[in-house]
Amino acid sequence: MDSKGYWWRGSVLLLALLGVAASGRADEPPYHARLDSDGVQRVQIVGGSYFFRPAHVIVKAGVPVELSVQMEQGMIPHSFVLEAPQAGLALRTELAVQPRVLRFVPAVTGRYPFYCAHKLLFFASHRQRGMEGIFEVVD
Ligand SMILES: [Cu+2]
Repeated sequence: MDSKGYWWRGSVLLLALLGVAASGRADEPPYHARLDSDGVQRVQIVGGSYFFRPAHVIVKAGVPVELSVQMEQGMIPHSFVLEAPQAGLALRTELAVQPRVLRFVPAVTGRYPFYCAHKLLFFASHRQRGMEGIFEVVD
């Protein structure tokens, strides 16, 4: 293949990656948190190499959230970071096979990225490799 062909294919790949970064996983519908009878929205997110599932979560503003995060069995360490000071959100934890529960009340509507903060030496970060998603707060 000539160099022009490589350039074109690279551009298409880049656009595809940007599209995923902007919208969460395009191939999966967003997960709407269910409201339990005790008035808490419960969400479970599982991380692994290199994904979060679900990668797009929708919760209601002003209602308490219990967000359970955990990782699949494996040797590679992962984390969960959701930092949006403008929305009063500052969540950061290492992932373990045992679920960890993060409790908060999302107050400000918006779309906030979450991701894994790990990166090994000169390799691409886990976030670049697909460990990111969208936490969406709606009215
Ligand atoms: Cu990771």
